[in-house]
Order: sequence, then structure tokens, then C-alpha cells
Amino acid sequence: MDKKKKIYVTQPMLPDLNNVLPMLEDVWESKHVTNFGPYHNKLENELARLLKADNLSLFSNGTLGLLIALKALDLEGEVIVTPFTFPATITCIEWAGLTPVFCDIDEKTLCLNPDLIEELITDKTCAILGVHVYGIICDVERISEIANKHNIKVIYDGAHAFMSTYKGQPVSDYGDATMFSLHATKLFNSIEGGAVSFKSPEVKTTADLMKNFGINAGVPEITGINAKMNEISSAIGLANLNILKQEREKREYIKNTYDSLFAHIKGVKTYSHILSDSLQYYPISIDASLFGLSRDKLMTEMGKHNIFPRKYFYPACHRYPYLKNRKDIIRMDLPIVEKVEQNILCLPFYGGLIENGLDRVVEFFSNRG
Ligand code: T4K
Repeated sequence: MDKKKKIYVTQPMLPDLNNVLPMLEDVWESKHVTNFGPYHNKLENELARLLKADNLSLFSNGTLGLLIALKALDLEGEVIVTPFTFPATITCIEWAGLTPVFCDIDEKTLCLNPDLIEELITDKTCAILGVHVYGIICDVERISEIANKHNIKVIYDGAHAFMSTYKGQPVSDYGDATMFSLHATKLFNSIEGGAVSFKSPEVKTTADLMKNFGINAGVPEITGINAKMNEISSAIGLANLNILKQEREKREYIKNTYDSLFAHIKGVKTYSHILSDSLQYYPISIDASLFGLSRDKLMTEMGKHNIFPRKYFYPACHRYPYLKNRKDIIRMDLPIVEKVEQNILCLPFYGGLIENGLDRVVEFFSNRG
């Protein structure tokens, strides 16, 4: 394979154009291009069935889905959240008029550390927002217990948790709402898109109004916004559903290949034993003293071979310039997240890698091992 060809952390799963064109012809013919057309409704139903989520809504992207979930739950006050996430998680909290309060993570799971949550709870706390980072599932049982005890809501950012289960149950069985991102970089995509599974059908109804300007029977009833998925995205999503099984099999193969590779390389920790079935990312953690290179030097070396992994999520959110001095938001020391963010790296991980560079990534590490 051409060694100059760049290998990215991911590439979108795209359907055969011939399978999309008939749907596009349909849309052209009907002129129903957005606002709850037949493809939107079909995708919503199919995803509800696949994810075993009774109250599922589609959105134009995961970020607006999460924002609307927070608004539809009618929250006010502070939300306890992990700083080890993509900026979208935190900006949703802020756009919803809420205050994020950062809680450190558990070094083993990289998710919220439930032992630390209660010390942050005050009479202003309205919710806990956990992120199933990389598809590693939060300690949903402990989080539920804490939330029930304090009578607060639980929301999950499951951007990376499409098709994840926890003890055999769909991950969205936990919490008041779970958001799945359907962005191009995700296991399953509709180019841009998001889906939210709500515990309560009433909250889904509110969210459905909110994503369409708050309009009910022609009249705005509540404050809304525009967050509808259009017919083109929905059609791509439907076509992608047909190739999802193959994509998952390919990712499973890559995961096994990486697992075998790193079993023999000192200083590289993998997370396969705790990654759920979403097959979203393949994170590794580098111990520089054993591996012989820091994470950042490793990235530079890989870059010289045209391999571009990503340091999701560096810097962690509490170190963003506009947040780092906010004492209301940063109330505890965050030593674990500050350690993890220095060492973690997401390797190239997507079905097309098998034909386009998996051998180069394996060769790179084998030559160092
Ligand atoms: N919560 C969490 C925890 C999230 O991780 C995210 C999104 C969200 C919420 C919000 O969900 P959405 O509103 O996006 O549905 C990417 C994605 O844009 C973002 O969706 C994702 N998380 C984040 C982890 O990754 P960037 O800034 O890294 O994207 P970009 O453009 O650098 O793409 C990464 C690589 O993917 C590129 O190097 C090449 C490849 N790529 C990307 C695109 C967009 C392609 O090959 N083709 C493409 O069209 O954020």
C-alpha cells in the first residue's frame, strides 16, 4: 500500500451510492426534503427497534439532541459532569443555562468516579451527566443510586455508545435520557445526526416540539429551536443500516488485531476488556518509561509514517482557557483526568482500515516492540 497515503483516526462508513440514489430520486420526486418526511420517520422507527429504545427521537446532530434533552427535562442549577469529554458535552450544559461542575474520573474506567460525586452535590444540583467515553460504560448502577438518593436526574452522553449494552441491557435503559451521535466519525452515521432515547414518553413529546421551533398544531407552544434531521441524512442513515453488520465485523477484526499486537508491547495499555459493544474507538495509554516514548513523541513518530491517531480528549475541559479560572465550575482537584489526558491516544479504527493501512499501523508498532 502507498505509504504516503494518510491514515486517519477514522473514516466514515459510506453506503454504495447505488443504494442511496433510488431514495434520493424519491425525495426529488416528492419534494419533501425535510420536516418529518417518510425517510426521517422510517429511520427513527428502525433505530428505536435496533437500540431497543421506546421513546427515541432523531436530531440534526448529537449536540442539539443533548441540549434539547437537558431543556426538555426542565432542569435548573448545577450539573455534575466529567471533564474528560468532547467540548460538546459541556457547551450543551452551558447553552441550556446550567452550570457544569467537574468531577474527576476513575482511572480504570475513564468515566465519572461515583465515589467523588456526592461531595459535589449541593442544593443547586439538578443532574449528573455521565459520558460513556470511547464506549466504556459509566458505573450506571452507582450513578442511579446516588441520583435516586438526592432526587436528581441522570443524563448520559452516549455519543460513543451506539448499540452498547450494560449487563445485557441496552445502555439507554439507564438514566432519564441518553444521546447517541450519528456523526460521520461514528460507528453508525447519517453524515450529521443524533438520536436521544428518553425514559419518559412525555419528555420525548416535549423534545419533539422543541426540535421544531416549539410548534404544536401550527402554533408555538414552548421555546423551541430547529434541530430536525432532514430526508437526505435520513436516507443515508437507512442505507448505512444495511452495512452496519459488516462494519462491526471489520472493527471487531481490527480490535482483535490490535489486542494481539499490544499483548507483546511493553508500556501500552489497552482498554478492550472494558470497551462495550459500540466499537467506536480504540484507545491506548502510553507509559513512557516502559514504552520508551511519551504519547506526544509517539504521535510525532506516527505522523512521520503518515499515521494520524488523535489525542481525544486533550486538553480536558477544565483546562479550556474560558473555563480554567471558574471556581464555581472547578471545585475539586482533578488529578486523574490530568494524568490520563497526557497519556491517552485513539488509534485509527474503522472498517476501511483493513484494506487501507492496518498493516502499516501494525508494522509501525511491531518495529518498536
Ligand atoms: N459528546 C461527545 C463525547 C462527542 O465525542 C461528540 C462528538 C459529541 C458529544 C457531539 O456529537 P455531534 O454533535 O458531533 O453528533 C469529531 C467529530 O466531529 C465529533 O462528532 C466527535 N464527537 C469528535 C470526537 O470527533 P473532530 O474535530 O476530531 O473531527 P475531524 O473533522 O478532525 O475528524 C476526525 C477525522 O475523521 C479526520 O482526521 C478525518 C476523518 N473524517 C472526518 C470527517 C468529518 C473524514 O474522513 N471525513 C469526514 O467527513 O471531531
